[in-house]
Amino acid sequence: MVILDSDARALFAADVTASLQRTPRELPSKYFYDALGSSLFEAICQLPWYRITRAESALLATHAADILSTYDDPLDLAELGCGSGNKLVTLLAHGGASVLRVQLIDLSRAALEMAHSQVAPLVVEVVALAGTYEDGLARVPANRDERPLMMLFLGSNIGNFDRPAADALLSTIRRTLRPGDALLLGADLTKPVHDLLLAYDDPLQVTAAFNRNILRRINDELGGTFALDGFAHHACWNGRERRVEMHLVSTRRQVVRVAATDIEIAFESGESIWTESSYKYDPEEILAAGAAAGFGRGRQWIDPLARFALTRFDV
Ligand code: AVI
Repeated sequence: MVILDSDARALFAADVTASLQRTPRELPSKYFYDALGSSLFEAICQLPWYRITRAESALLATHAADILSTYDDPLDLAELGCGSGNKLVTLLAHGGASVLRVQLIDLSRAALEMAHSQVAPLVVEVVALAGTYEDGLARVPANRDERPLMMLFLGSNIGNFDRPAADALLSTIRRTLRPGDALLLGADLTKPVHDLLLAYDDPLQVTAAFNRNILRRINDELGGTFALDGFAHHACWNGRERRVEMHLVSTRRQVVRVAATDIEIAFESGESIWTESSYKYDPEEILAAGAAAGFGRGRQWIDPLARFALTRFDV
């Protein structure tokens, strides 16, 4: 198992400082996923109101053979943001293709370790890359050989990028791939606002804990003084941008310090920190984004009830 790392703590500190001082205040959602944040996310995926994971797993299980059908010879897989590795296991178990090497890319070491232990018994070799999507994409070519490679970007992780950044990421993925390769993209679709709000503000408040955990992480890793009961979870639908936004709203006037970067921030009551956007797509829009990134026309498998799409783009 190969683990590549960068100076993650320094980057975390710099990102926290810059984003908290922005107007409106922000925190990058990629920092949700420490060990506890990843466990909370796994719990979200089991909530009845959050249907993305179950819908995608069902599509993968039902259509795996079709999704991998053009590969008669052995191929490799790489997954950006593999999480626990469950989706890879589903694809490998139902796909019937011969997969030799799998490259796992995730920010969370805990997630990488779990994915590694799940996937290793099913393939010949697993390479684990700890880092951002960009770090991972830069390293994928050096860890492959002549076999075709299917890149997986699932779970609607694309939805956590604003639309220009999503387009740029799709272009980077396209440039990383070669003729004969493919991208399998999972994206959540627009649906009734009531359903979206329940998915991101669940009655069990698991999503609230997931959101607040970023403050706990700043306290633990960067010497922050966030009072966790001083920030309320808030999810709303931004219809103009077609995204669910998550915020942490200060419930009182308060001052927070972050020792690692020596900053002090005064929050007004009601002032919010914007922690995440989850953009929702229409099926045609996904096909158009793939074409604009330089892929051929995509094939789609859609769950019409949960409103979720898997799209395979060939190079
Ligand atoms: C990882 N990502 C696609 C999730 C989403 O739906 O945007 C993260 C999440 N945030 C709140 N619930 C789940």
